[in-house]
Amino acid sequence: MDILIGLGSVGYKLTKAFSKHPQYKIITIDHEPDATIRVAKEEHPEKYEENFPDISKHLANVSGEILFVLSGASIISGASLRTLQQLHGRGAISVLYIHPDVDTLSETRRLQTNLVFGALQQYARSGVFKQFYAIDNQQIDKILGGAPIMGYYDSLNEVIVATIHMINVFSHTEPVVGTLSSPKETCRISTFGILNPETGEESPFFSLDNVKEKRYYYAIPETELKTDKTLMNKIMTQVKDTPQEKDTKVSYGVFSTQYSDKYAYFISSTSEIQNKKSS
Ligand SMILES: Nc1nc2c(ncn2[C@@H]2O[C@H](COP(=O)(O)OP(=O)(O)OP(=O)(O)O)[C@@H](O)[C@H]2O)c(=O)[nH]1
Ligand SMILES: [Mg+2]
Repeated sequence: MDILIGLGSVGYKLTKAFSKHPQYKIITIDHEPDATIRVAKEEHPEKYEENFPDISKHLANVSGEILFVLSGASIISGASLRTLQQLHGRGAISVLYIHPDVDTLSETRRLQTNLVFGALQQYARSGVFKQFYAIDNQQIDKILGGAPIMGYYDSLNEVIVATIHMINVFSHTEPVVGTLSSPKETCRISTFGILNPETGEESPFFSLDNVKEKRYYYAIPETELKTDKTLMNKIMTQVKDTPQEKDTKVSYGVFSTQYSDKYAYFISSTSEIQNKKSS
C-alpha cells in the first residue's frame, strides 16, 4: 500500500492512525476544513453524489497500491462511487470498508450502508478493485473486550491499523519459512484477523462466510527463531489442525521480528458476496 484515501471522519481518523507509519501517503476527503480535499457538507448521500467536484488535480500523483477507506454509515459515502470513478486507472485500488453497528443507525444511514456494502463488493467481484476488505466494528469491540467511551474509536482504530500495517509489511518481506503464494484472483472479498499463537484462537475482523482462502502470518522474535526447536512443529500443527470450512486453501509464512513476543495474523478471503449482518 502506498496511498491511503480516507472518506468522511471515519476515513480521516483511520488514515490518521496509519500516518504514524512514515510509508503511507494520506489523502482525506471530507467537509471538515482540514481535509486534503474539502467538499461542501450535505444532508443526504445522493447530494454528495450529485455535487461531487472534479478532484483530479488532487489525484495527479496518485499511483501504485491505493487503499480507499470508508464506512457505508457515513452520509458522505454517497461520494464513494464518484471518488472511485476518478481514481480508476491510477493504480491497484483496494477498499477498506468499516461496517457499523447497523441496529443503532438512522434509516438513511442504514439504507446507505446496505447500498455501499453491496455495490462495492460487486465491483470487487468483477475485478474493478483488487480487494474489498470488510471490518465489523462490533467484532473489533469484542476483541478488545470493550473500550471506554472516551477515545472509543481510537481504540478500535489502533487494533485495525496495527494489524493491517503488520500484514502489509510482511507482504513486502521474505518469510523465513512458509507456503504463502499469490492470493487467488477470484477471492477478492476479504477480512483480517488476529490469531493467538499460543492457544490457536482466531479473532476475525468480520465474520466472513464461505472462506476459500486463508493466509497466516506469524511474527516471531528472531531469538526464538534461532533457538526454539519445537516452534516449527507447533506452527505446522496449528496451521494444519485449525478447523476450516470445506475446501479452504490454507497457507502460512513465518517472519522474523525484533519484538519480545510472538504475534500472528491472518487474511481470510472468499469470492462470494456477503450479506449485511450484525455479529
Ligand atoms: N472503526 C471506526 N469506525 C468509526 C469511526 N468513526 C465512526 N465510525 C463508524 O462509522 C460510522 C459513520 O461515521 P460518522 O462519524 O457517523 O460519519 P462520517 O464519516 O463523519 O460521515 P458523515 O455522516 O458524512 O458526517 C459510525 O456509525 C461508526 O459506526 C472510527 O474512527 N473508527
Ligand atoms: Mg462527518
